[in-house]
Amino acid sequence: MQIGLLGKANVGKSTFFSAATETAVPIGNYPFTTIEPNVGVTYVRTKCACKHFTIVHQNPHCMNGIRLVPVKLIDVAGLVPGAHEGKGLGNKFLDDARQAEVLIHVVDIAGTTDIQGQPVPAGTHDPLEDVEFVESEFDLWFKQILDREWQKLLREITQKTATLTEGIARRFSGLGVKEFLVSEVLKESGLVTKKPAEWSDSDILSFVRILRKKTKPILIAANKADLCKDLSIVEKIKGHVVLCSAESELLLRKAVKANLIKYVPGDSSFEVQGNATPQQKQALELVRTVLGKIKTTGIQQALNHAVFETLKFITVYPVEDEAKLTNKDGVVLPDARLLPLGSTARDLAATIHADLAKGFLHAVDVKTKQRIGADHILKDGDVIKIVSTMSRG
Ligand SMILES: Nc1nc2c(ncn2[C@@H]2O[C@H](COP(=O)(O)OP(=O)(O)OP(=O)(O)O)[C@@H](O)[C@H]2O)c(=O)[nH]1
Ligand SMILES: [Mg+2]
Repeated sequence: MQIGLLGKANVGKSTFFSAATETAVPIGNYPFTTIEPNVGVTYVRTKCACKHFTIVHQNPHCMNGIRLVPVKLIDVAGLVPGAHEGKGLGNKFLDDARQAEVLIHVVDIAGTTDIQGQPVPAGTHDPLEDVEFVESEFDLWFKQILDREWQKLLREITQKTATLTEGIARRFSGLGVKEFLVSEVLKESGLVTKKPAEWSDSDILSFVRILRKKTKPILIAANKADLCKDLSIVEKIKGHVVLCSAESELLLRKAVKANLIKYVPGDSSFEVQGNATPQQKQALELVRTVLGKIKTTGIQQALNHAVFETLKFITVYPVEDEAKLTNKDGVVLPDARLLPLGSTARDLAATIHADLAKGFLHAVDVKTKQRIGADHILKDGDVIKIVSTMSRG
């Protein structure tokens, strides 16, 4: 599972990344601070299965029943209009983000940066322009892949060495595109009945737009919300928007590390401990006013939305001992796995080890104690024991 951060230059992508992964990376109020991608681990927040069994366990990723499940996060270089023609750092950012299953588009909602990412007074740039151009650059990157190969693809179709769906799926295989998806997009775009040789440039664009939405869905993180004078602007943005203040989250994470506050990422408040200096307390109170305005810093909400709503993943807990809820080393609820909705017991086995899936006999739904088959569809929060003729590894 990988989430990519995408956006114009200087909007706060690296600040988001640094806060979410608790890793120090260069952050600066000018465009193109980031050139090479930053890759790190962050967590999505969910309810731990220990709550169901009313047990207390020691797990660094479970805090009082709040379970943090690891996901990979990638922060890439920013982009400017014309990136697909090589402007700014060109398309490099998209090549770096190609592994991501979902993208969080970080927008400077306060309008403190112009279209090139240069600092300007708050409210003087329209963030809606950024939402539009960034998505359009992304679509044009998809289009270039097809444009480059279009004549060759037409020849393959004429010579009957490939069908349209096969040919397109092959060109996008690096992005995980399968033939059935190409067929779906052909139907949705209304191009299924049009001969490929007659497709116009705008036909290709409408096709790749739908394909892009399906393969790389985007959710919007309206960042720098702390500086935004009129948040009603987000209502004009199509699609899901999460209000964010990456800078506030970064400060809170640092304060937790320094033992100054009690705070779990995603909380709407925090508790200051006695050892904070008056200056630290003042900085934290400023963050409190931001939380008063936008409820949470939005960082955890954006990550959670990307995984659980946009991608519709579920969390499943594999165990080896269904009575003790442990793995073979006696660790209680050691592992939480993120799986796409519709995953089966055998799919879970395959994420643990290919052999476990190969020798699959049956599984046990530990919450209900019922025996389930390989094709049983798993639910969010399931605790599963797999019985297989082959052990892992
Ligand atoms: N007030 C405020 N400032 C922020 C926030 N997030 C980031 N910033 C500031 O915005 C500037 C740019 O932050 P970066 O994280 O470097 O932005 P970026 O999108 O990674 O920039 P490039 O790598 O250059 O594309 C820095 O001065 C940050 O401190 C926020 O939520 N609120
Ligand atoms: Mg950056």
